[in-house]
Amino acid sequence: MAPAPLRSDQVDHVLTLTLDRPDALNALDAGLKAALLAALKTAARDRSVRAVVLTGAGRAFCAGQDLRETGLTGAAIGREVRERYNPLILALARLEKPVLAAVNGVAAGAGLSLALACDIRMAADTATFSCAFGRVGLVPDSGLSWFLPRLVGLGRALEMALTTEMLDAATAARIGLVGRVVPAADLASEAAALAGRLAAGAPLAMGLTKRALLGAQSLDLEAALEVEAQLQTAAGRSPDHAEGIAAFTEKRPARFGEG
Ligand code: T3D
Repeated sequence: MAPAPLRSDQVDHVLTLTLDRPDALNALDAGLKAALLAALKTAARDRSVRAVVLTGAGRAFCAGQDLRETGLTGAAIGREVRERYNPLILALARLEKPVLAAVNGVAAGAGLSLALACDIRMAADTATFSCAFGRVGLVPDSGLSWFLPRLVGLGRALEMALTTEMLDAATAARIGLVGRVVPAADLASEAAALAGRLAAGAPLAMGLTKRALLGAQSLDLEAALEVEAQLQTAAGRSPDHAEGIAAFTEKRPARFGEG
């Protein structure tokens, strides 16, 4: 039996999903894409999961599409993007729980897109980043054209996409591609610690916060203000808001997600 291409490990409220095809630098073949989508759908339904970490096994985060997978040419590539990659990116962006990419090594092509679709990126100081699509005569996909300019600005995004140059972690942090860089040996523990803090947050507010910020990218100011008012109405009614106020008044840490 072929080994599972994705590992799922849950500790308390933190689910860690590990892309696990290290011999192919965790390249995305049909099996890995299907397993990742299924895991994200399960995580969306599972109330015990309150934060997700996405990382890679071995020396890579993800080298993008598995270039050895046969049959992916012409119209089949467009189909693959629509039917397999786009649902994955939407599942990450629409998951109403914080998702942390722990980028442990190279993130290239659609592997970079996966990291960009996560909410927070923490990188090992040895990680590298490339919009590798152009190297194989393809264009950025899997949400890269949407996320990358929003993170680093249009000029940097065009530079990365057109040159396909490999950036190191320090450069990625300087231009805003990743939020945090940590020593490689500490990545797993630092990611677990940050994910633990995220998982201790108010679950409804976390999900609505994500919805507000991503949704506002395609709204004008007036519409965004109205969405904020609607989401705040929902958050304001939640037991977590009452708990947050009680904890503040009683000068104690809040215990969210118990109501
Ligand atoms: O097609 C569609 O469906 C459309 C969607 C496209 C989305 C995309 O992601 S297009 C971009 C695809 N990705 C790439 O072009 C990156 C290809 N890989 C590389 O350029 C290099 O491997 C890296 C720069 C990422 C790392 O280089 P290096 O020197 O550290 O490692 P390596 O020796 O090249 O690779 C190690 C092994 O991983 C090697 O296997 P081997 O020879 O030891 O058996 C290599 O073939 C394999 N590998 C690396 N990337 C992929 C891969 N195998 C399959 N697919 C890969 N993408």
